[in-house]
Amino acid sequence: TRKVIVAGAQLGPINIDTPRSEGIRRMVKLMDDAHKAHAKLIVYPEIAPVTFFPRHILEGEELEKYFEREVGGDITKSPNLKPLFDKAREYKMDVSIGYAECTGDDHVHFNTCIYYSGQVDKVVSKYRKVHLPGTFEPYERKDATNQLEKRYFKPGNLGFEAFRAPELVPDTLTKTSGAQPNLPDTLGKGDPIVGMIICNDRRWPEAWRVYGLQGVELMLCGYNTTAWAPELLGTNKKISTQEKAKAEALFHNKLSLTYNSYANSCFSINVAKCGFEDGKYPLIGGSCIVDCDGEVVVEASTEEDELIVAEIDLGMCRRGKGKVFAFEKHRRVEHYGRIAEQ
Ligand code: CDT
Repeated sequence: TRKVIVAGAQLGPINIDTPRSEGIRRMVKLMDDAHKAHAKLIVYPEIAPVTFFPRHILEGEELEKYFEREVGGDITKSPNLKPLFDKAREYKMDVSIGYAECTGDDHVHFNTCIYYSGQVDKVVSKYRKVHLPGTFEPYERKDATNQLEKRYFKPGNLGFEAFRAPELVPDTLTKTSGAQPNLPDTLGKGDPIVGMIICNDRRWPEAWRVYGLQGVELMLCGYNTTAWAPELLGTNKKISTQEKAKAEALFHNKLSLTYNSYANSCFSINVAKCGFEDGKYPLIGGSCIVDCDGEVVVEASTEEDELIVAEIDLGMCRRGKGKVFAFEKHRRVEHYGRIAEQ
């Protein structure tokens, strides 16, 4: 069997004046709930413990305070995040956390998430967001909502590397931990093959397909998606109201998650930070777990802190990977060259 109970920890608004410790306390509370629900994995949103600061113009200390730093090369010892890793270790739960990363030696900023296994007490993988949306310079209109990710982060430099999550599924058919993901020989065998993307990445089929080609069975995605940003998103509607824009943003979110889960025969756990941050910047919710047939298994019903939980069977991925999306049988790579050109 490849069944496992997994959870997504949707977070409601975290304001600019919310202390970091308060954000972390709310995240630990959701982990407590996940433990009670027997979850083996919990996924948190992008830049989870703080407000979505790239909407603000910041510099110096005002900017630096949002970033997390490893201690002795170890993120689990970072003072801000440590309570989460300690709890995950206690619960033997795996955890994926999004955070703003400042690297040790050269102080480079990335929009990052990591996968920590509470079962084996190890950081198994790190991913740095590749697709950074928005602008470098703020919009001229003073009341526009900015998305200054190109200003504050470098594009991720770790690629889209799938990894195996040690012991995440209790009884695997053949233990192949440590083996490189490799289809079709290891299809549905060994520890689950996991990928991580961050927010805007989910709109790009290329990101999913690079993971799909490594046999990904479970994709993890945290996001902060603004519900109203006409400068950033544009519109095709004659009259665009906040209500219509939000409905469209939720539609595009689900469209991206369901189609790409289907086309790569993988489950996905997709987790929002949502609601009105600082009372005036709306972020969409819509956290959901999607199965490998593209169907939503469970979806958040609020725009507050909310745990979504599902038992998923990764064995179901064999269907798509062996039939419609058996890449080795059906892909025609001789026609795909332009995908990787400028
Ligand atoms: N955080 C993040 O990447 N947000 C973007 C905003 C919209 S740009 C189309 C997103 O893709 O959700």
